[in-house]
Amino acid sequence: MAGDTAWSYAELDDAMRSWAAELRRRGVTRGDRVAALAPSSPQLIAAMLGAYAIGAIWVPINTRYRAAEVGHIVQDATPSLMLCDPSLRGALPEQTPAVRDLAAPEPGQVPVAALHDEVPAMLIYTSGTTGRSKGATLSYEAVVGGIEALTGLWGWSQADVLSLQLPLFHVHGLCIGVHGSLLAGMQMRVHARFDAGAVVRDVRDHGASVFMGVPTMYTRLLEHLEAQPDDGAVLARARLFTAGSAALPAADLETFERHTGHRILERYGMSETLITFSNPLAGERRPGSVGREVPGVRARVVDDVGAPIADGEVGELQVQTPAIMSGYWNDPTATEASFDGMWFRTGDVVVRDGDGYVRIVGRKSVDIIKSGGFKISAREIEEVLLMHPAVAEAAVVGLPDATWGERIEAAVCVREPVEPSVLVEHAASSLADYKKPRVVHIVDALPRNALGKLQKVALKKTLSGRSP
Ligand code: MLC
Ligand code: AMP
Repeated sequence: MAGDTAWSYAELDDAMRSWAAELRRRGVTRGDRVAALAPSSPQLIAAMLGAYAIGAIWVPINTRYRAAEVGHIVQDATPSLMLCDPSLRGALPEQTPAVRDLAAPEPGQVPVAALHDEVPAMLIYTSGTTGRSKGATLSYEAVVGGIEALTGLWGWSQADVLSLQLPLFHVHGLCIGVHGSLLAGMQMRVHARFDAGAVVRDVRDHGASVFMGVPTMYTRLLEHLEAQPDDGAVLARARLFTAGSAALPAADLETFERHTGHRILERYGMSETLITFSNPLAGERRPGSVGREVPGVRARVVDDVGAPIADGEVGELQVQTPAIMSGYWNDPTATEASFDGMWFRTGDVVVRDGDGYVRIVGRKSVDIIKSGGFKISAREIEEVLLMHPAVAEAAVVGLPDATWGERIEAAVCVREPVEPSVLVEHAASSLADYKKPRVVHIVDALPRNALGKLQKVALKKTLSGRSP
């Protein structure tokens, strides 16, 4: 690992044991939740392993969250301890359990628990169609099985060095990145934030062979390569570039290949299922497609009534995978609604080509937005806008955006005159920065059908053709 410090696996093991002892001293026991609000670092990884070592459940929290969003997780997961970076203490809600800085603990030793599935490994909070995020509960079996199947497919080995610039509170950075590297026994260079120049430096100066990113990171890398075309030859020395968490524009794949000679390997997944589809390491990496099932995964495409449909037809993707979540924490109703028998309803709308390659073409719900790889609930933003006294009605949508994939815009009907910028600031004051509407349109009426139901697809169309 890297950053300001370089840790060997033996040092990581020592740090894990010290964290395990420290968590014990703080009264954390098997099955308790330990939440973490801290930027990516080796220390954060050691603390997570320490929690595993005593059978505690790891609950990583988005470092962009504000107090209300953190408060929801604290209420739902009821952690007995919160590990927090001092710089993020301002985001802690009033009702927070015991807090400890994420600073190195005293050396210590406790017996390391056998990891098995009586206790889950982690809760990954992810947005849904309702306003509140839900904790996808992942077992060790799910994480280890799902990630080994994937990294096996990608040929990860001890010889690889991962440039890890994704946050460690979502499955992309945490499960594939950290757990994938640990399981393969490889080196990871852990960065607190993404920086295109740092990807180049990791490859040039530190032998990084693998980079994984959300599509927005590739947009940024392409901007960097436009300005510094010689760096294309540096990136060419790496072995593998993968993308996921949102659709990678085919044009970006092609431009990146022109600069570096690398064809980005796109794959698809979810917090609830880990990675279920991937283009191959050897073989055709098809632009605009997420490839075929990862080994162990079964998939079908169904119509509106849940009946399987033929290749070439558009429908919802449903999957079965050994890496499936055990359920949403504390929410059996939502868990049940997310399954159709044994099949997990992804909510993603896809087409399967005759040769098994799948293309993601949309999403069943217009209330879910993906921006820069973060999943966002339109409802959550609408609820915040409606709390402003001038707002009578609010509708939030994601519009196509070259950098972010989707850009958040809102349309509101007002009771009294108000500047759109005031409403943007109102939303920004209680939501994570990336949930802030980039534009608020003040409209006379929202489009509704004869029954009064909001027509968001029509609204998206209208707003796409409109300037603020
Ligand atoms: C940052 N900003 C965003 C944003 N991230 N706006 C919209 N969407 C986002 N995702 C805005 C900030 O609000 C700020 O705006 C401005 O960008 C600069 O902020 P920053 O903090 O400097 O941004 P940066 O660090 O460059 O962040 C961009 C990013 C980040 C792409 C690195 O969004 C990111 O880490 N994304 C990864 C998300 C991820 O890991 N998803 C995996 C989910 S798992 P302003 O106006 O305030 O200046 C999953 C399953 C699977 O999906 O298959 O993998
Ligand atoms: P999350 O809940 O943050 O794990 O987000 C999962 C969602 O990200 C999926 O349901 C998809 O909508 C989206 N997603 C992940 N990978 C891809 C991809 N390669 N292409 C398009 N969408 C993707």
